[in-house]
Amino acid sequence: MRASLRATVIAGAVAVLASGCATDTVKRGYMPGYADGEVTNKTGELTHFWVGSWTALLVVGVIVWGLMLWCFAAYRKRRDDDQLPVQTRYHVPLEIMYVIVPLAMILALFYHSDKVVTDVTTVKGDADVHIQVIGKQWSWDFNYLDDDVYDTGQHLIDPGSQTAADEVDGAPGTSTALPTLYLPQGEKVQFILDSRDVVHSFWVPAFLFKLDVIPGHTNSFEIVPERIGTYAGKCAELCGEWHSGMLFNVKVVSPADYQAHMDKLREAGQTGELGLDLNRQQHPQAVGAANTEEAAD
Ligand SMILES: [Cu+2]
Repeated sequence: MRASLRATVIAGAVAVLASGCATDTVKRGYMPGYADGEVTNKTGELTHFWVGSWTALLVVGVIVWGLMLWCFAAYRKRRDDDQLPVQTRYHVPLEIMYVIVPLAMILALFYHSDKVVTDVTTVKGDADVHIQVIGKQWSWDFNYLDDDVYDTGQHLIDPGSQTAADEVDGAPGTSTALPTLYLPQGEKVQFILDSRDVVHSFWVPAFLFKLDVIPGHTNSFEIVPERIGTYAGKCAELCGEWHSGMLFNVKVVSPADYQAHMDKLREAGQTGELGLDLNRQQHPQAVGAANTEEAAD
């Protein structure tokens, strides 16, 4: 009975591991991604960092839980046991180990985190394409600075109408009224993030990266989109009533298709930029002057 139970448990574990390891999803630690290529030049590194981190932490966890369970079993109170166990105090080598081992683990984790974060957030300023993204309650404007064209968006009227797959993949089910950000495959894109009103956060889950969009402060990051496809984007900072509808689509297309889209925007008359002067709290001085005039009348 016991042997057959053990055999069943082992067979089950092997089956789970064998089927799990085979799938790309598990290899990526359940991070969004695709078997046929990385979405940007940074997603591979970010996925590797994530999987490496949790694997290391799981190993530490298993060792700690194992030692705890072993202590519970080995040093449990026995029936004829009416003495206190040996009380160990001031065991200097053990106490030094308690300090050194966690410190080494934290330093290793810190080193790798810092390396990846620095690599992902460093802006070299040598991008091929520059796109200013403006967050506004509750949508996005995109200024394609090199082509001197813009696109503008409205929020999703019925948040929640998008399907679970849309959360990462964009396209099907999401409102066609959502703004779509076009990106050329294989070209380095610099994002320049600005806000007209409150703090938003520019998040494309498939990029495995998000960055705050702050009024009065410009944030920036660079990536090279590598995989042609449609992805979902959203605001990741609670920014008011329609925050959940502050969605957009991202289309990574070939450089030729990207140029075609730029031409389309130009033909539609969407030339120039939608600037920060469209701030809904504009010209405080002018408002002040008008008030003063009124008061004088
Ligand atoms: Cu927002």
